[in-house]
Amino acid sequence: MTIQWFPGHMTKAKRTISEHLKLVDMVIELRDGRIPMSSANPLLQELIANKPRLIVFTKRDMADESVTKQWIAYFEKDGQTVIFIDSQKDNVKKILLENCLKVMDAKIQRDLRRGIHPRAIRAMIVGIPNVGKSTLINRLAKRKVVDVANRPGVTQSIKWLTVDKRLDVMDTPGILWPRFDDVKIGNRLALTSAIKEQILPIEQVVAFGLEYLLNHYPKILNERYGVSATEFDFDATIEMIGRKFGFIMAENEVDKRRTMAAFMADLRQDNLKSISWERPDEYL
Ligand SMILES: Nc1nc2c(ncn2[C@@H]2O[C@H](COP(=O)(O)OP(=O)(O)OP(=O)(O)O)[C@@H](O)[C@H]2O)c(=O)[nH]1
Ligand SMILES: [Mg+2]
Repeated sequence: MTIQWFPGHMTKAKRTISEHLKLVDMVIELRDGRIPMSSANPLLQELIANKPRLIVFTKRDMADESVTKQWIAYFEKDGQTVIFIDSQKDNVKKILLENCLKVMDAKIQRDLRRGIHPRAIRAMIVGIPNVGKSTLINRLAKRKVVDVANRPGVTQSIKWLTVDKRLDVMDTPGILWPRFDDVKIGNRLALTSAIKEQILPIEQVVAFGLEYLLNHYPKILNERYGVSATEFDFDATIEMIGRKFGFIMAENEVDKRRTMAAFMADLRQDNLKSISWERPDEYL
């Protein structure tokens, strides 16, 4: 099944980002630390052309620490610098400054050799919906500069946020569309609230989520929902969860819709804790 963003929205976002990119030296790409690959934008590389990029994985505190370690090893094998952050608690200013200086080091050294005093690095933050762009910008500013539901417009004037004398960040984050032509990717985006629940069939998303939990986090599945099984059976699992939560309709039938909605709400509210929805072994 192929599902696409409303094409007009996609074209506009692409154009806005291209316009804004002309004004920056580098791009800070945010991805969700729970789904490091699925939260990437497939066209970003093409859009940023030769601009240096720093990839920062957010929501480290919501991910599974042991899986995050595997991801770090996976990316470091490729020689990539990987940073997993908790935007709400970490010293994001220091982390970003250090890493942006590292990414731009070759240019800074070249300028110095030519006797050019380097000006502040200009960076733009981009990422798929809900990845934490606004949160990060507001933390860098130590105040609220952008709304959580901010949307960039082409005519909007660009303001800069001075993070340090060596780093300026565009205060308008670039929203990228994720890719969800692949069912697995779409499911992961829905489970982590990057796309609205209504975009994909809820049975598909919930079944994927519950089966994944059974395979990788059976203890959580059992503790939270009273589900214990060795093999995944969607109907039986929903039945168990619905009974546990008391979602019963007439004739003692489980209310499936309500049960599925409760599962999705649990994920949105981070009630299950420390779950990574994607693992590097799939990409080896
Ligand atoms: N636990 C945790 N929550 C985070 C982190 N970063 C962002 N969030 C939460 O994720 C949600 C989305 O954050 P936003 O900053 O609004 O995301 P955004 O990328 O600006 O989203 P759009 O503007 O919709 O594209 C909010 O509830 C944030 O509080 C993080 O590192 N850890
Ligand atoms: Mg935002």
